[in-house]
Amino acid sequence: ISDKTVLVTGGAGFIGSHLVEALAPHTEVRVLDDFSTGDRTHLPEDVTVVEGDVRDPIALQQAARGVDVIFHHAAVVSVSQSVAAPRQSNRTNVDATLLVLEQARQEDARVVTASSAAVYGHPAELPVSETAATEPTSPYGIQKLALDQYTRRYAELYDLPTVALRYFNVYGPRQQGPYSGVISAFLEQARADDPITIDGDGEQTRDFVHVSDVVQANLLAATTEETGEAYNVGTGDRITIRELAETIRDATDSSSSIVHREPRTGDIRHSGADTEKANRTLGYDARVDLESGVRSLVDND
Ligand code: UD2
Repeated sequence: ISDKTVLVTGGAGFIGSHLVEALAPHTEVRVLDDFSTGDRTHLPEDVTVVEGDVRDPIALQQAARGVDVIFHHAAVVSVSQSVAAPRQSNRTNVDATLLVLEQARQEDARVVTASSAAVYGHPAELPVSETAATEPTSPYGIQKLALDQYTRRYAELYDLPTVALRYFNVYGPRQQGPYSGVISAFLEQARADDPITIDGDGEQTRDFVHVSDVVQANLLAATTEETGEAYNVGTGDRITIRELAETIRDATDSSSSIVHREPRTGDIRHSGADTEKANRTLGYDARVDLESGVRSLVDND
């Protein structure tokens, strides 16, 4: 997508900032971020920053003027926050997505949105493919499903090139803060030689996808002709949380013990992506396996 002008909403956040970093050398990049959780130091010097809330139509209009592609990553990412305050997260995750899609109609821009494995709820079959039933179990999942459906339907209703990417468990550098995910939590514990805390029996499984592969999927989505579609973005491999704890303890040479807490209410038991559609249609190929991804986090972060 060289020589284009693109907007990344939530561009100072975890996934957004990695995408900005990949795009900036080849394209004109704008970032819309309110820096509520994002960090200015994650942004390269030469990107144009509009500091504002994605729910604010004026800020969005200013940031989106003349763009060819909008990568929509501004969101309330915490599942528990969505349970505590469903209307509040709905305004960011759903209402603002509609604003983004409407703005894209004005600009005739392509839109790539950040959907989630949360749309599937407890999958009946594994690995889960895009045609599986969508029965989200949290407001967050419901909101991501609405975002996902709006994204796809805009292609049909308004002839807008749109793609929804359903992320599985994303990890990598700069994932931080209270809602940051199990890998960064375990790494912090292991480095401090504190007990590694597994919620429940640790036999639950996840498909951990490195943020560089999520960037890859976004770049492919920015040019694909197969729009109006949702694509799983994972690796196709699953690991138990127990094995993850051991992998991280080994990689850090930590003397941490591994302890078990009460299971999380509503925790999904197993999650794993069928990536066949993304492989075949987008040419997506997850390149970073969990072991090397964890190793590079330990060595570089
Ligand atoms: C991920 C996404 C979430 C949503 C969801 C969809 C992250 C951070 N969150 O939630 O946004 O898309 O998938 O289903 O990627 N765990 C421990 N100890 C800890 C922390 C976590 O054992 O200290 C367990 C936890 O109980 C769960 C697993 O690790 O079984 C993964 O937890 P998570 O919070 O990293 O992500 P998840 O799958 O709940």
